[in-house]
Parts: sequence; structure tokens; C-alpha cells
Amino acid sequence: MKTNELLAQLSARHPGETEYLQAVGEVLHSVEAVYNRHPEFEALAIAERLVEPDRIFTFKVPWVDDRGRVQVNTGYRVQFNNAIGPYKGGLRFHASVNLSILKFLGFEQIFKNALTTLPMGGAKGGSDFSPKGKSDGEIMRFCQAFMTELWRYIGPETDVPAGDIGVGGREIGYLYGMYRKLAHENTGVLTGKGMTYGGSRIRPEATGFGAVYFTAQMLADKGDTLPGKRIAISGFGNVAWGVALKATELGAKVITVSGPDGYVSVPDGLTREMIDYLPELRATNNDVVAPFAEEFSGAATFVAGRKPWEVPCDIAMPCATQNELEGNDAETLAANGVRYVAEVSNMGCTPEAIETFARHRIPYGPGKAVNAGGVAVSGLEMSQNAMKLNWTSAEVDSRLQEIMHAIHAACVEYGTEPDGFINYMNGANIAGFMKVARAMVEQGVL
Ligand code: 2IT
Repeated sequence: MKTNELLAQLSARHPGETEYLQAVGEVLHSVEAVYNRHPEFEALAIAERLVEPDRIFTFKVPWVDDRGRVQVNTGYRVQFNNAIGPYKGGLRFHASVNLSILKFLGFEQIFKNALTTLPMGGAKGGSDFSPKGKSDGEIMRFCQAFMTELWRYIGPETDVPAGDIGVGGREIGYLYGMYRKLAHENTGVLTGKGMTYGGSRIRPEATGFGAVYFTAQMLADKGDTLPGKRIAISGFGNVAWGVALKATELGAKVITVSGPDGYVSVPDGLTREMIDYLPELRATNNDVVAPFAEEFSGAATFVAGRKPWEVPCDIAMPCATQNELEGNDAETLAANGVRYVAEVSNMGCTPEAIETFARHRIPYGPGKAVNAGGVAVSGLEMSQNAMKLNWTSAEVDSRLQEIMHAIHAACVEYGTEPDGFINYMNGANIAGFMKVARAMVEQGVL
């Protein structure tokens, strides 16, 4: 594989799609050496076929706001690769959404889903609709309008969307309701559903719980454990909540949360009351974290306009969005003695940050491995829907733990360097890639 040539061709064909080109560049560089030991990959142009989505749907989403004005947004679904199972991946509703972001997320999803051990292909979708400041009625009307287009492209064996930033239980409910009405069936397309209509236990917690299980494995590899560790996290949404809940339960101290407006420092660690407050704050749709510090003014301090990475910690867990942890943040973390980085957001660290962690020999778990518990439990939701039964929380949680252990083991198998250092990024990319590439080889040129 001539990686740089392929990347140059891609950037000429898709100018300005920086996040997409970043995600592709990372994976291709990771797999290059292994790829070149498999002449059949080159002969079948596996890389060239893998980096382009199978297809992309773009559609108009008109809806009426509370003041009676007509609003128009753009909706997307990127069906990236279904070599190992139906297309699977979340929907993101955020003002920043564009094709580059959804293509990067869809591309990452291919390898993440392959790592889960379950049969799921990669996809992503969403809209530039911003839930910020919207009423419940506006969100319902938007979700319904979005689904009147999307429903034609999805199905329980075709493409199964779920949530992502801006799409939680409430939005999935509205989307699923409209799908069911239009398709005249109730087979469970969409995951992250409510418990009254086919949802899985532990799905809301899954991304965060899975991330903590993976992190515990990273520590165990060094003969280390979670109790007493100071964890800095960013974000204050569903993923940050799940991480805080499980990490605290296992004896770690979560000392920060953050939002677009700044971060909150909690030197003694989040209490259960503070953790329970996170979903409440998120549900206000204001997308600011400052009120957290007002609510818990004795124990928490708000630092406006800054990121949590300046707070000394043992473990850094970015839980917000792509490229939120940059080179200079990584240098600060390293200088302050961070010992592990577990990326929970998709592509949360920039290439410079990843390079900085590698230079300091700080183990860095990439999002596609660390956060795969979310989509893994989505896969378990699909299994339960197909069997028309519900597993208990204990059953789902134990399967989630098994899956996260398997992902950690795959990273170690494919990412251990001669001196024993585990390059989790290379390990995750190679392990995920090999499964998909083999499936593509066996199924012919499509
Ligand atoms: O980034 C992700 O893996 C998700 N947003 C969850 C996808 C899913 O299908 O559950």
C-alpha cells in the first residue's frame, strides 16, 4: 500500500474534509506494515475500497418551530461498510455536523464494531440541527421530520441507527415512533430504545461502563488498580455520566467535568449526588456546565474558558468530542504526571496529542476500543429484539465486561511493541482492520 499516495488522492477528491482525512490517515498508517505482508489485500484494493463509504444519503429536513416559523436542516446517513454485518452506528444532532464529521465517525465505526466481536458493519448519520435551547415539542417535530426521510434507508437487517451527541433516549423514542408508524412494523430498528418498547438494560450506561472496564484492564496490565486514582474527565453528557458512575463505584475519584463554557474542578471527587445531577443538567439543553459549580458551590469550582487537562490527574478520560485534547494539553498532562489516557470520545485526541503520549511512553487507549461498549450493548439489544426477550442487568453487564476484555486482549495481541510497550492505537486499528479485510477478501470485489 502506498499510504501517502492514497491519502493524497483522497484529499484531492474530498478537499477540506479534514476530520475524515485525519481518521483515514491514522488507520492506514497503523495497518500499513501488516497490509504489505498480505499481497491479496493489495491485489483486491482493500484499502481503496475501505476508505470510501458504500453510499451516502443526504436529505432536507423541514420542520416548524414553536413560533410557527419553518426551519430547514440537512440530514445525512453514511453507510460505510457492511462486510461483517448490517450497517450500525449512531446519529449525531449538533450544529457542527457536516459530511466530513459523519464520514470520520462512520469510518471509525467500521473498526470499532469489528472489535466488539459482534456482527455489525459501520455507519453514521445525523443532522446540523442543534438541540440547544429547543423545546421538547420542537425536538419531537424535528425527529419526526428527520425520520420521514431516513426510514426508507434503514431496517433491522439493513442499517440500525442509535444515538450519539444530541441524540439520547428522548430523541430515540421520537425517531422510533415515527419509524414504526411509517414502516408498519415493530422489529426494533434503532438501538438505545426505552425499556417499555424493546430497549436493553445497561444501554444508557454502556459506553461509560465499558470505558471504565477497558481502563481497568490497562491498569491491570501494569499491575495497577483503580481505587484512589484521580480521573480528569471532560464533558457532562451521557458518556461522562457513565464513566463517573462506574469509576466512582470502583473507588476512583473523578475530579473534573467540563462543557463548552469551561470546566468544573471537584478536588475531593464527584459524589453520587453530583453524578445524579449530570443527566439533569444535560436535559436543560443549555450545553453549559457552569451551573454545576453553583449547585455544589462548597465542593466545586468553575474555571471559565479552559479545559480540564490542566488539573493534575492519574488518568485522563476525554468524554466530549473529536479533537478536544490537543498537543499542548497532552504536554501539560504529561508534565503533571498523567499515567494513563483512555479516550472515550470518538477521535478525542489530535494526532499531535497521540504522538506526545507515545513519546512519553504513556499508554493511550483510542476511542474505537475504549468506547466500543456503547455499540456492543446496542448489538446485544439487537440480539434481544431478535429473540423477543429481555436479559437482566447482570446478564448484559457480564457480557459487556467479557467484550471489553476481548477488545483489550486484541489490542495487546496486535499492538505490543518489541520492548513490551502496548501501542493500543495500532493494536485496535490492526485488529479491527484484519477482521473486515478478511471478510472483504472472502466475499469478492463488491
Ligand atoms: O459512537 C458510537 O459508537 C455510538 N454513538 C453508538 C453507536 C451505536 O450504534 O450504538
